[in-house]
Amino acid sequence: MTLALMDRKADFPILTRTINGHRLTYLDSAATSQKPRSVIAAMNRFYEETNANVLRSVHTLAEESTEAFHRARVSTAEFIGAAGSEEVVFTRGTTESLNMVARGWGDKFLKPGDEVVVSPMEHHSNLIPWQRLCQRTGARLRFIELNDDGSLAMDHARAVINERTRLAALSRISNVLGTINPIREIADLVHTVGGIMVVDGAQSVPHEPTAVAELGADFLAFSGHKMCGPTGIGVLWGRAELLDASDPVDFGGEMISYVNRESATWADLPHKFEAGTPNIAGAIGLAAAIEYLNEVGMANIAQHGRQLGETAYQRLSQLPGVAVFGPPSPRAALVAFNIDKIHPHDVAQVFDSRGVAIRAGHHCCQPLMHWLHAAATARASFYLYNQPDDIDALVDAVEATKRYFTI
Ligand code: C6P
Repeated sequence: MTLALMDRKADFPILTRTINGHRLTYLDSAATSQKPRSVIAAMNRFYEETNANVLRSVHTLAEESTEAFHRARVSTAEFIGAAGSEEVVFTRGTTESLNMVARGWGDKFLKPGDEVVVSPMEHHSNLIPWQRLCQRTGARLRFIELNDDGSLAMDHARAVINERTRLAALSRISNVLGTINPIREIADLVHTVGGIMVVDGAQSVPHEPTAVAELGADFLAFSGHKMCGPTGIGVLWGRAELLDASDPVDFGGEMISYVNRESATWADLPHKFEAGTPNIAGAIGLAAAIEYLNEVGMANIAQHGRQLGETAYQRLSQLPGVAVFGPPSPRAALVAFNIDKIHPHDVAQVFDSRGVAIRAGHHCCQPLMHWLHAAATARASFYLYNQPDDIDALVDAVEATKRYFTI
C-alpha cells in the first residue's frame, strides 16, 4: 500500500518507547494524539523565555506573552477558515465548547415546543448538554436515526428537521463508527427552517481540512489534544453574530467592559467568553501543532487516515470471530471491533502486553452501544504517524488474543 504520508514517527519522541518488551504501536489517537517535538519545544520555550499573564500588565514579558497568545488565536482562525480571530474562543476542549453553546445560546433562545436534533452516534459531550438544555427550556430532543451500516439516515433527517427545529448538533466524524457525516446537507436543511448547525469537530478537525463556511457550521467545537496539541486547550468557533447574541457562561476577570457594585457589562468578542487567566501555554502549543499539521498538509493527513481506517476495517473484517462496526468506506481513521465473546478490556490487556495501545469501553457513547447491541467495543485509531506496519501489529494482536483465549 502506498500511503499519502511518509513515516513521521521520528517527529514524536514518545513513539520510540518500548512497552512490555515491544516497540510501542500507538493506536489510541482518537482518545488523544501524541505530540511532535516542535509542540513540546514551543511550550517549553514559552515557559523558559516568555511566561507572563496576558491582556493585563504592560511589562515586556506580558506584552510578548499577549502577542504570542493573540498570534495563536489568529493561526487557529486561519486553520478553520474563520472570518476573523474574534470568532475563536479558547476553551478547555470540545466538551466545554459544546456546553458553552448550550448555555450561552440555547438558554437564551430556546422555548417550550422548540426542537433540538441530534443522532444516536453522538459522544456524551454532544448529547448531555442538549438533554439538559431541553430539560431546562421545555424544548424537545429529537434523533436522526442511523442506517444499518452506521451512517445517518438522510430520509429520516428530512422528516425530523422541521419548522420547530432551532438547532441541530452533530459530529462530523463518529469516534466509534468512523462515519463521516454529511454536515453540509444537514446544515442546508436546518438553515432552510431557520435553525442553526452546531458541529462537534473533535474527531474531524484533526483529520481533514476544515472550512467553517463550506461545512455549513454556525458553531464548531474541537480539542487541541487530538490534533498534536496539548490537553486543556480547545476551541469554540462561532459566527460573530451568534457569539455576540450569546450570553457568557463564566464570569470574572478580563471578560468585562465595566463593573459596578450591582452589575457588569461584557467585553467584546472573544473575551466575554474567556473569564479568568486562560491556558496561555496551551494556546501556544496549539498554534505550534497547527503549524506542524499545515506543514504535513491537512489534505495528505485526511487521505492517509482514510487509507489506514479503510485498510484496517477490511483486514479485521476478514478475520473469523471478529465483528467490525460502521461503514466500510468512506471511513475515518479508526475502527471499532469486538472479538467473539471476549470482553474488550481483556482484548486491550492482551494488546498492551504486546505493546499495542488501543481503547476499550463505551467510548462515552452509551446510546450508540445500545444501538450496536454491545456493552463495549475495542477501538484502534490512527493518525499521521501510523503506517501499514501498525495495522500488521493490530492484526497480529487480534490473532494473539484469539490464541490466548483459545477461540
Ligand atoms: N473522545 C475518545 O476516546 P474532549 O474530551 O472535550 O476533548 O472531547 C470530547 C469529545 C467530543 N466529541 C467527540 C466525537 C469525541 O470523540 C470526544 C472525545 C475521546 O473517543 C475521549 S472520550
